[in-house]
Amino acid sequence: MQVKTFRAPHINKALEQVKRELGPDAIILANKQVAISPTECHVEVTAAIDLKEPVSSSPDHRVDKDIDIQGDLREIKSFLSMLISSKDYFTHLQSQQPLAEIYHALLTRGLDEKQVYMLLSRAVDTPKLDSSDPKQVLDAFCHQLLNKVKLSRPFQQIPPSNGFVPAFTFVGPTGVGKTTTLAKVAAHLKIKRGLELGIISVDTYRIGAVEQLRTYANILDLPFLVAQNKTEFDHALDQFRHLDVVLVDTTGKNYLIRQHIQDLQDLFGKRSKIHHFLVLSSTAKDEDLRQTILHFRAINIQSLVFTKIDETMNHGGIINQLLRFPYPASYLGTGQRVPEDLEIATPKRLLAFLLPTTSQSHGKGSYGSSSGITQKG
Ligand SMILES: Nc1nc2c(ncn2[C@@H]2O[C@H](COP(=O)(O)OP(=O)(O)O)[C@@H](O)[C@H]2O)c(=O)[nH]1
Ligand SMILES: [Mg+2]
Repeated sequence: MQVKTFRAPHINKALEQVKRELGPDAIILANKQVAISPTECHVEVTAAIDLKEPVSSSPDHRVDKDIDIQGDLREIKSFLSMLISSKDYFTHLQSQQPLAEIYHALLTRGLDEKQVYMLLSRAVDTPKLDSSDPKQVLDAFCHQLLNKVKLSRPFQQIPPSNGFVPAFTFVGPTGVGKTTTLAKVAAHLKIKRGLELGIISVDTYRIGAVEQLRTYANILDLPFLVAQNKTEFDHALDQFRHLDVVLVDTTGKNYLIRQHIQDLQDLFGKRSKIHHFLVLSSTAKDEDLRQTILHFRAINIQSLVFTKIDETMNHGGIINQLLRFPYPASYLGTGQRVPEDLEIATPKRLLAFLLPTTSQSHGKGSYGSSSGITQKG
């Protein structure tokens, strides 16, 4: 174990030094104020890093679990040490107006305490910021937030097919709105973009699932195929190779069971032309969303879709996932109507979830047009 002491005028600066010299896994052992002159104090932080090599992992399914646990532990460790080391600063933050008000408002919107703390503390570090001015603090907070979250518009530039049609799958837990979102997107691509597209359903598990999608395909006059296994899926893709895009509906399962993720991997293989939309319901609990995304990492998801925005007042869980994970958000489902209730995820819309000025945080955004889809995507 290597132990080192750092001094800086401010706790954040001291923590930066710790991170720079000892790395993100360093643990804070102690922290105190030291007087460097009769009028000035510095912060002294003692930190340690365990230099042991990580234990090599075994080749079975426990590997993933170990990685998850190690990741969780690292996160808890770093947050704990940050909290301990910056206790004074934290108390200060909570007792200072308007910071305290903003801090608590963000927590009540469901934003994770750690994220709020990190973003707000970075926001107040903005040069020349007057932290007694709520507008300035909020602007700086929004700036920090938007710096971290990613958005993507996967249909903006569809890659040329070169014999392999680009396929976009909708994967995710049961009942989150995969089929409905696929139908909304299909309508948008066909009607607004004039693209030639086909639909494949690999959801042969649930009674009625194929018929639900076939009905949408018929209404939109789109070619529709059903695939029961990998061979049939490959064949279906081949039949659609002349099209611009193929949308693929999948079976909703409890994907906290690793075998179900493995089944998806087996079905889609390692095709580079497949874009996986992970569809999540914004009504799910923050921790369940986090666990679902963790489990889906194995299939190389490219972007997230959050549905049922209209069914909850608390949208912090959406933002939490975008801050935690590197995946961008693409779409928001704002109701049951096909195709109207779909919006493209935009910075304004995300901010409105946390800082609503009118009723726009709930259901349809005031930033959207009445047709729902606000921008090309
Ligand atoms: N309120 C609301 N309901 C939705 C939304 N998206 C889907 N649903 C509803 O959720 C239910 C399940 O949708 P479905 O597409 O079959 O889910 P899947 O099992 O993931 O394919 C249906 O009743 C949909 O109408 C949404 O954005 N908001
Ligand atoms: Mg479905």
